[in-house]
Amino acid sequence: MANRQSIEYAKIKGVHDVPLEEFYTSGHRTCQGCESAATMRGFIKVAGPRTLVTGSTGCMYVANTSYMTTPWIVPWMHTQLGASGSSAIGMAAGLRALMRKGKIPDEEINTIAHCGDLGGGDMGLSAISGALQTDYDLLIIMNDNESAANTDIQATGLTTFGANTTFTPPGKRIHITQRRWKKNLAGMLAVGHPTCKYVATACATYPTLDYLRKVRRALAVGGPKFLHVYAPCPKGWDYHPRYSHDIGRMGVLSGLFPLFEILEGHVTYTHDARRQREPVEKFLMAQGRFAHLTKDDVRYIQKMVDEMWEEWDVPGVVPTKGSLKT
Ligand SMILES: Cc1ncc(C[n+]2csc(CCOP(=O)(O)OP(=O)(O)O)c2C)c(N)n1
Ligand code: SF4
Ligand SMILES: [Mg+2]
Repeated sequence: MANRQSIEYAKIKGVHDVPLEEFYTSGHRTCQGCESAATMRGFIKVAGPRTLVTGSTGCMYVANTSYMTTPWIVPWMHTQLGASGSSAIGMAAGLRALMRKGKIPDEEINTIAHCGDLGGGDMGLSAISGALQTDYDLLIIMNDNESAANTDIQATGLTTFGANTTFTPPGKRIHITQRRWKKNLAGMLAVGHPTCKYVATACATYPTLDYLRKVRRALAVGGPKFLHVYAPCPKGWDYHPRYSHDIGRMGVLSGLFPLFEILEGHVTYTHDARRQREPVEKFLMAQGRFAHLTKDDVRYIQKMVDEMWEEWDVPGVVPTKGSLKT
């Protein structure tokens, strides 16, 4: 059987290392400025043509696979909303069985399952957990646009505190109805699956040296892997499509979305927000979904972000605080 750890994947050291070939091409129907579409285009560029992809229900299914059309050049299969983990296991197990029986050549084939923040981070969490406990080579990429965008922008467990969504509109009496702090998904999956060798967060706003480099690194590591990608959404976050990259950058530089990777238990910050952070206000006020927030609300969000970077045991990653009590 092909052994991933023996396969050499070229590292992405700069833009010249990014392949020119496209496997997610023109013709899709995502909104202008959709960072989730950039996420798709990017991962398949660096994974290459010997790749199978499943995608759970959501914008990246509906906008990319209208009847008889698709921008995908590689085999792409739709799977149910919470099924990215189980579809990844099924694909990897199927390939292993076919190779073992000699029905297909024993060669490298990447198995990538894609999901959204509702499909993966909420509904499909148990299946992802199951996948991360297997010994299959598989990669799960979760695109986080902080809402169930496909069904018209409902809040999920990963929506930023205070956001206006169709489930959480600001009211006259209670002006914040989205009162949950964003789920710390990558940290949770890394801490909860000690044998999983690679868990990372990324943002397609930083394509070359952050996102694509992490996809390549994940593919080169044996076993199951998870990548949480921050994906600004002009429609749901309510800003002009030309600002997607700026919004992603502000989210990262403010420390609201931590960028890190955990390889075999070692945490590396790919943007170190412990040292310097931009005020969250800049990020919040650039988007219509936060237009109803008061100065006090912004101060509260700033306080929570500061706590994340100054008080967590592993800042931005593990939310326990202080040393052991005996
Ligand atoms: C079991 C199930 N419940 C609800 C739906 C309806 N539905 C389709 S896509 C979607 C939202 C998906 O959100 P997310 O996973 O974040 O992907 P996004 O559309 O934001 O990219 C919902 C609720 C469904 N298809 N299946
Ligand atoms: S609603 Fe958001 S995630 Fe969906 S296609 Fe439009 S920009 Fe992309
Ligand atoms: Mg979503």
